[in-house]
This record gives sequence, structure tokens and C-alpha cells, in this order.
Amino acid sequence: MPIVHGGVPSPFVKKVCAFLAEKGVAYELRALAPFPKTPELLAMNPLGKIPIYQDGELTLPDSSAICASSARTRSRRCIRPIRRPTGARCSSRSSPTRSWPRCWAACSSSA
Ligand SMILES: N[C@@H](CCC(=O)N[C@@H](CS)C(=O)NCC(=O)O)C(=O)O
Repeated sequence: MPIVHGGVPSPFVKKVCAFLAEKGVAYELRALAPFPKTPELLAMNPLGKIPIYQDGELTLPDSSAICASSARTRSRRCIRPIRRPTGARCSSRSSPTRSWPRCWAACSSSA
């Protein structure tokens, strides 16, 4: 099961937790504060920021990268509208996770 290191007061941690919940991805949240910059924190992210995501041998220290990666590898659930016109408008905008084309491919057959 993936691990999210961080604390929910952080908006970036909240973003990842909300995204994973919407995608139906089970994860463990492990409390980790960005201050002080402990050796444990800096070993996972030299920038000393949270959230940090661990999935097997993969360690990702950025919320957008976490969402993009987990969307590709951990879930096929589409959380964006796929029917016209909302889906078309949605696809014309840039995706914060860059998972949209894959998401579209996974879901368009049921649209
Ligand atoms: N670009 C990062 C930003 C993460 C970030 O700035 N997190 C804050 C907590 S809300 C942090 O760790 N700050 C500690 C610091 O800047 O040293 C992301 O999207 O994950």
C-alpha cells in the first residue's frame, strides 16, 4: 500500500489525500512535519518539503507528480466529466495531473 508522508494541515498533503480518496486508492498517511529538517525527511526529499509519497521503490516528493503517478499506476477511476459538453470543455483545459489523455482512453468507451 502506498504511503503518504506529511500532515493534513498542509494544503499540498490535503490535495494528495483528496485526490487519492477520489481515485479510490488506499494509502497510509504517516505523520511527518517539514520542520525541523530531520535526516529522515531530507533522505526522502532533499528540499525538505511534504508531501512525500512512497510506493514500493518509488519515492515522489511533489504533490502534482504524486497525483499524476498514482493516477497512472494505481487507479482507472475517472474523476473528470467525460460526456459532452462538460467533458469537451474539461479536456480543452490543461490537466493538473497530466493523466487526462490516459483517463479519457480508459473511460471513453463507457461515455
Ligand atoms: N511543490 C510542492 C510544494 C510542497 C510544499 O511547499 N509543502 C510545504 C508544506 S505546505 C512544505 O513542506 N514547506 C516546508 C518548506 O518550505 O521548507 C508540492 O506540490 O508538493
